[in-house]
Amino acid sequence: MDARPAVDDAALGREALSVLDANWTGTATVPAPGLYPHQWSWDSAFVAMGLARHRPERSRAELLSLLAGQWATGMVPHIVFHTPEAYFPGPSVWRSHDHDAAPRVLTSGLTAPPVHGLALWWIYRHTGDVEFVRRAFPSLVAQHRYLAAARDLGGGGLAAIVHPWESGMDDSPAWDQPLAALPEIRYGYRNLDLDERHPDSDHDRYVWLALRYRDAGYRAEYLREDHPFAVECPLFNGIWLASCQALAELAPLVRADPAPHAERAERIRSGLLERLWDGCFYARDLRTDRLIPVCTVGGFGPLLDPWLPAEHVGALVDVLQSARFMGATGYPVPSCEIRASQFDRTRYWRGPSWVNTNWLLRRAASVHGLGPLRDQLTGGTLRLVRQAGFRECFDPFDGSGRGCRDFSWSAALTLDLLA
Ligand code: 9WN
Repeated sequence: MDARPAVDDAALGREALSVLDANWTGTATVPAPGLYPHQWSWDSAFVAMGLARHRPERSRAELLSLLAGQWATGMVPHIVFHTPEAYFPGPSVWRSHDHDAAPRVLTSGLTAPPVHGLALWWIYRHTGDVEFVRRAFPSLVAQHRYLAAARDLGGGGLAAIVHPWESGMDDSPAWDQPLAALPEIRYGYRNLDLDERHPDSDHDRYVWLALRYRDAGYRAEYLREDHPFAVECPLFNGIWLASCQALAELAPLVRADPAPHAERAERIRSGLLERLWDGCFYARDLRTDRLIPVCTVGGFGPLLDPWLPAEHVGALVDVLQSARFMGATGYPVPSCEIRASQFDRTRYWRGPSWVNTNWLLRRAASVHGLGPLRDQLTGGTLRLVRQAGFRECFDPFDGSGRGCRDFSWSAALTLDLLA
């Protein structure tokens, strides 16, 4: 356990800002030095939210530099490559430059959880900058239009992810079954430092899936008809719903009609309840049309919806606080339920606790007026970073840090937790 000398709130806040300053490239904030040398989509949204109070100018620049990578289809890519820094899979794998809809800046061909509408709302709330809302709003409308048009592969109002990387929780046990149904792939190369995260066969399948999608020209029709991985994820859709509500609230500021955004949020809510609920929210594998029977932190994503029916809120909070999740660990919130056979306290999204999902659940507790739960999530998350630093993730039992150090969203969201 990497205990550090005690730090007070002011010192912790200064440390967080200095991590973020060091990770700022002049164009965007990298998730962490070395391992992640480019701009990642949902990382940037969390950074923008964390910086909104402290560095408003940079918070706006962060979101705009990500949106510079948006495709003409409306798709916001999961990585934007502003620099030639080596990373695998880099631009030569994605070949965005060969695609008519791609922007000039090089990007990946996948998307990520659409937390950007919430980020825009957050920035507005802390800066009151209507001009900025006017500038970014149309891009987010286009992003949502893309998700509705190209990703509702199940026809029930939800967006499907077509690759584990699109979930942001790449090695989550929720993707084990759909990945196991893919052919065995052996490319024979390794992703440098990431071996601990992804056993070779998983990583090769990730690359194989990405190449199939690329070779199909990133076409929506291919995803609908042929792509072998299509899953409705409750976290991705819970986040999308929150962003739709954010756009509905922002719309009057830019003289836009809030109704389409509010209606989309309602449709997502119905989709979540009808398609993913079975006592808890589970991911649905669209290729088998079955729920994937493992409960992960992603299953709490729909709690971000203030209009989720009270009985569902109550049931979810019970699970969250039970010995399946927070009730058994000293820290919030393990990324997979502890009793699952796939749970592993040491491996990324298979057990460890993450600052961003803790922060999202704290936001959910706020929207439902659950003060004690909110305080528990705030205090427990601050305890993690105070003790172990701004690590990528944390052992949920003893709080020790895992993954890389100086991780941007851990620093950025700490700033918000301290506010
Ligand atoms: C793949 C950058 C990203 C995060 C994801 C996290 C991890 C990448 C990886 O790092 O994913 O995109 O190499 O495993 O799982 O949430 O956005 O921080």
